[in-house]
Amino acid sequence: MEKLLQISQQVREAIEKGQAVVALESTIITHGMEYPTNVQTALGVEEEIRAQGAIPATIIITQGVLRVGLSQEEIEEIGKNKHQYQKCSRRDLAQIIAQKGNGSTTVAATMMIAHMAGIKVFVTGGIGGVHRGAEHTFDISADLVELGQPQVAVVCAGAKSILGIPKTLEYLETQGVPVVGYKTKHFPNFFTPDFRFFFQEASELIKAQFDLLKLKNGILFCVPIPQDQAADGQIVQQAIDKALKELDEQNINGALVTPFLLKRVNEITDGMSSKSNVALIRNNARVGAEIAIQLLQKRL
Ligand code: PSU
Ligand code: MN
Repeated sequence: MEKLLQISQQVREAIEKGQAVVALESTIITHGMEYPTNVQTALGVEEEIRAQGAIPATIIITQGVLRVGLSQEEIEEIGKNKHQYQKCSRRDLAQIIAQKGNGSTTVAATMMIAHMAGIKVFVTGGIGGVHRGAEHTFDISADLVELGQPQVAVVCAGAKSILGIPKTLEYLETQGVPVVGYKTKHFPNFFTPDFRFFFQEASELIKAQFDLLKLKNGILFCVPIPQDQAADGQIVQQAIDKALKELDEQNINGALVTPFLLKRVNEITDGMSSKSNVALIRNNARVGAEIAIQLLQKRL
């Protein structure tokens, strides 16, 4: 196991000392953003977590080794050479390890590896979900299935409206995943927040789910993007409609769908969606670190 899973010294020491650790994914670096925004964002997110007093642990696979915790230089290298990384979800892990390949981890794969390392809180931008035409394509992200599995709390800004939000919520219900708004009663789908949720004090909910009920599945915390950073909903919605049309015309499917949509929406909005994306993930990082710290204090 030791050879397969490599935890950086800083993260290992933090876990041993009972310090708060926050896991981060890497597909957002390799497939969610362009260079150098990807590197700046990944480093900025780590900084936010450190500033709150927690330790960030970015997760990736290099030469078939599951890595937890990266140095600044490593993040820069990865961001620059993003094309050398294969997007890896649960399905792809065995193959990338067998080939000793390089893989970036989606929300699903990051949850799995964080759980192996004993990390309970994981921050990302947006989760994968049920795609709008799923009744025809069956395209449902493995992120949603994974959320029904390990005991990890995922902090995100909801799901992007490139997805079918009502379908995504139905699927999460089927998987038994508590979905709660953090300081909001709405499900933030980045642009048009009109689904209602109850705000719940994070550490109390985590304690009830993992410690009292001992339920073996994840929790989803949804943090709305700060109002002043939100993109213009109508412009983004039009861009999404256009990108979805192109997706259909170009017959793109499988793992390529989400990266294609993110890229096209960003291009069509002239970088507006990427700007919001950066702002919201940094905000999520602050909240995630807060939750991780609160959780440790409650358990003492
Ligand atoms: N949504 C975003 N940004 C992202 C992703 C989703 O707003 O970078 C990435 C995440 O890594 C997520 C993955 O886990 O896409 C989902 O891909 P798929 O739909 O193929 O499961
Ligand atoms: Mn998919």
